Amino acid sequence: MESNLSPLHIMELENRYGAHNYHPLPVVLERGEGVFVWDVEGKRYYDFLSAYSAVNQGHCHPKIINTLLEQAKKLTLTSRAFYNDKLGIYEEFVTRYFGFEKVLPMNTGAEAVETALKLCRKWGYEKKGILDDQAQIVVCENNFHGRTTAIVSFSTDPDAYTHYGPFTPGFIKIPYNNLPALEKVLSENPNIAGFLVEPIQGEAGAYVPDDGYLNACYEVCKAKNVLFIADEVQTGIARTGKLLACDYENIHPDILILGKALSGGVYPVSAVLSSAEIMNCIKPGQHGSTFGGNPLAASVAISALEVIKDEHLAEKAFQLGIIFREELSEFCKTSKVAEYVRGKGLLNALVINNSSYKDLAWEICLKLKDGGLLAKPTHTNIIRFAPPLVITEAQLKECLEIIKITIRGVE
Ligand code: IF1
Repeated sequence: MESNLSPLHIMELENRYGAHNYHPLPVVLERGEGVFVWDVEGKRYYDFLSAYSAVNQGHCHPKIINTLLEQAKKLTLTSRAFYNDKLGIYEEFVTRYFGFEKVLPMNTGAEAVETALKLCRKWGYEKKGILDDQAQIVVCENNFHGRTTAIVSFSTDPDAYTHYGPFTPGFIKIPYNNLPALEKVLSENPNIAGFLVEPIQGEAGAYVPDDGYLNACYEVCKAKNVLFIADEVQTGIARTGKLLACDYENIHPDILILGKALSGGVYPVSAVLSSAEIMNCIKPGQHGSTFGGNPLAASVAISALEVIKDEHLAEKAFQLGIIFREELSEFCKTSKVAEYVRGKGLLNALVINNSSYKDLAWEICLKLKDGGLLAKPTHTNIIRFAPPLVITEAQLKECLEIIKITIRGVE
């Protein structure tokens, strides 16, 4: 269906016929390649959202797209009622790649988080010996793990949970980046099966915990026989300058949750990785998904992960992230509206002083768009900057100029 509609008309269609669960930036995209996207009028933009870190490998990566097309012509979906010739190969590949014994394939991030929560509870009852229906999972304030009813039950963001109750019990919220809070809850409560944590809080605006926090949490969990569950849906797959953000502290989570860039953004692919001892708690018929583990997803994920290694994207994100934060930090010293920059690798956020004008970050994003760079605010005053990891140093420097000139323009 070739459309010759104006951008205004296309936006109006979404506005009229779609649910209003998003507030998009007014740009209508029709094509992507690497670090760039183009709107319907042919204007080119640097994509500094990367579909919330799903297109780490860049838009429409030729190797991944080729795999998608070749596999789509052969076999797309069989369900797990039968074997398919790609799943086992992918399962061996992905477990070796990340150093785990077993994987459970799902589709979206939220589904993988749900899977991890169910797996953790089952382990709690069947291995740890928690009495029926008593298991608790500890989570952090300002978390983001997805949109299902169970997951929003432990969100602390009113937008995420208001009027979606009654909520699922069994979750204990503690402050993030606060080791004593974790020590206290684990020593007071013997029914805790797991601790679910984002190594860097994405939705909270690339909020990086203190050095050593994750490692110390991991040790506390070990001492109390509590599973350490890392949600690396957003931080994983090279985004933060290592293959996993947990690699910065040399932690091997008991349960690892991946999504987004596991497919390079061409198809929903998520995964839960764990040991055989934990994973074997789930038996045939006790969990599943029509699409999870399909041959299209399996093939695409192998290619997407190969691209990460072939193109050294973790190392690139590490190096370029340092340049990005150094330059922007320097800029913040002389800026009236740019307060500070934080993040790791190419998952960064700029905090805007919006005390005199509440919507300043949104205004800046509109001006960035005019300047040819797409980014979106979070929590009204934070702008997340997360380009595809295939961006070159020269391109990143050009983008830094766009960002600085744009912010100077609103001061
Ligand atoms: C939306 C944020 C990003 C995630 C972590 C699980 C999921 C996500 C750590 C669920 C999803 C997305 C979803 C997107 C906005 C978003 C987001 F702004 F909310 F924080 F990326 F920065 N764990 N994050 O970040 O994965 O089910 O969506 O595949 O609009 O909800 P999903």
